[in-house]
Amino acid sequence: MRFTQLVSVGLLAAGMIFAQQSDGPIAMRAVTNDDGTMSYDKKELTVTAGQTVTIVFTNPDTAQHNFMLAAPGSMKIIGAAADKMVRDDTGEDVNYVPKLPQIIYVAPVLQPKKTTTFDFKAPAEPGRYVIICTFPGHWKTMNAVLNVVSK
Ligand SMILES: [Cu+2]
Repeated sequence: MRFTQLVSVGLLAAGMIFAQQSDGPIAMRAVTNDDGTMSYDKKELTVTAGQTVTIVFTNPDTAQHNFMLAAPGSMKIIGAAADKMVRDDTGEDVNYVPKLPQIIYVAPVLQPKKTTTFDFKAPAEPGRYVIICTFPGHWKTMNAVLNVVSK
């Protein structure tokens, strides 16, 4: 019995590791934290270079969110540009998506109380890419890493 349990746990752990890098859809959701900040429920997604990544995103909030994929190390550049759009009042019409060469992919706006499915091709170059939401005040806590590993 004990051995069987161990095997089950082992298989479960292997399954979880496999699931993180599978070609299947990845479930993500928006979270409002106790202190009022926003975040994604996952801090890191691991995918294979060049694979199609499908995200099934649930937004239980009353706020809109976005999901941008950007070059490694670009979080602060994008955040600063998003903050500027809020100050200039130029962001709303473009859903707070700045025009920057570091941005690789922008998902459709994640509307309140909706689940949105979207997909994109993982970059061909392995690295730790930035996932970020640039709606006003979100980016500092609503960010994650797309860890792209080689095939
Ligand atoms: Cu957000």
